[in-house]
Amino acid sequence: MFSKNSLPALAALAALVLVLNIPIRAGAASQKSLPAPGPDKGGLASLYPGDEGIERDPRVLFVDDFETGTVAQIGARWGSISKKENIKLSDDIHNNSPGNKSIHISKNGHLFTHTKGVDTIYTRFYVKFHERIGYVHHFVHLVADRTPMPWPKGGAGETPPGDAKFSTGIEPTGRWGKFPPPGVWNFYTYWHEMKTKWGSVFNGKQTQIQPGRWYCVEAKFKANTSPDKSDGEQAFWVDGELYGRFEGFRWRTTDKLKINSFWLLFYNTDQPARHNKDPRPESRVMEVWFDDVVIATEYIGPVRGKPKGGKKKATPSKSALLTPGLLIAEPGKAVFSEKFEQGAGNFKGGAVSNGGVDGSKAYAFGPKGASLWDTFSTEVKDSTTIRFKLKPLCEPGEVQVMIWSKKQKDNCRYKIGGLRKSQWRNVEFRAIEARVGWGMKGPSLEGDILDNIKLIFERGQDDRILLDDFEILK
Ligand SMILES: [Ca+2]
Repeated sequence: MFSKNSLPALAALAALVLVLNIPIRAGAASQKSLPAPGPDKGGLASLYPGDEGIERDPRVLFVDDFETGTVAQIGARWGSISKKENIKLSDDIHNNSPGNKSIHISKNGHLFTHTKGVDTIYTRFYVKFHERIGYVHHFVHLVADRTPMPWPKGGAGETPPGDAKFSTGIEPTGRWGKFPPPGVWNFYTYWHEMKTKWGSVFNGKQTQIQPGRWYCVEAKFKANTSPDKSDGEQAFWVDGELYGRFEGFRWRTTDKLKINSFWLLFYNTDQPARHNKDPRPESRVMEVWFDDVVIATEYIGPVRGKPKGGKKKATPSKSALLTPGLLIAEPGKAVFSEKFEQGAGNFKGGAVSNGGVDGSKAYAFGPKGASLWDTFSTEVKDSTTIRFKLKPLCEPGEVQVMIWSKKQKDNCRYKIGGLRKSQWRNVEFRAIEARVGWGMKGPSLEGDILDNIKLIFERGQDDRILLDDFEILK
């Protein structure tokens, strides 16, 4: 690139840069070398007055200030939006807002997104509850999910396996009627070592949340550094003040499980009004505003200062799942596929039938199941995917996929619920999601060989389900 003779000239240039303190390259790359200011120094936000340019900091994973796009466009870049009809842009903004708009959710709704998977995550958001807010059922969550999907998964009342999932919600709670709505902040956390199947609650400083007032809420979620260490942590701040720090957790049993999902959730049922003995539940207005969401690997802090031009518009982020392969390995090549056009192939237990997808042939099987043995063999990796279509010809219950594990000397299972009579359903899951035990709480198929599969269901012996477009991908 440079001849020997140009070296002295370069040295002179370097000296000039040093003397004049000329930034060699302003922006993202140069920030990397700066230590992140901690909570006592104002966090990452102190480096970006009015949050201007914060989205370009390499430690920042996701930003949305709701200044750009329609609600539909916001939903598209987050990856998942629910109850779109309840979500609107609003001109109600917090005092320090560097923009002009916030997002408003009434009744129920969510925005759900994914970041690159990390071991420590911080989130900051601004939030305001309606002056007549009631008690809220569930609120904003951070999630570590080994097999992320574009939409949030259920899991209420289920202890997640330590290599599959852990999550925490920063939520308002009335603490059984002790505080008026919406209550005080707490963490509501799910992980493999939680004491009850309904999760664990962590109370911090119990200061009443004032309805009708904007707050800056921040949460930290740090995974344990190795599977055998109990050094995981979580903490939350309100308006920059530490309200609670909780340490000593073994959130996960494998480093492969990363924190990678953010759920801006406003979920309401009549249950919290009952639990908190709300005397006037009918008078409540379930509405909330959010703004200035930042997710990072370092402490963020409340918005500091003003943008140069008075107001700013961030370049909003998009879900990491919208970049194929970034968050979870894409399915590999097909090692087996069957469309039943030439017969049953190696499938046993059912019979080829009309009524397949788009007028093709399908495979009809009864409660005793359809199975495949000695037809394919592939090592189970994160990318290994099982994909097929099902159409029940009866009122279906749950369909169970069973895969015999030589390693575990037991069946690994994957359950398919929510099927509807006479409707095709696309089923797709990762082989590592199949687990030993009826409750799928045992070891997964990870590191095993996938060389068999069986689908069964519990119904009358004459009931049938159609199977089509079956594929196993590496
Ligand atoms: Ca805004």
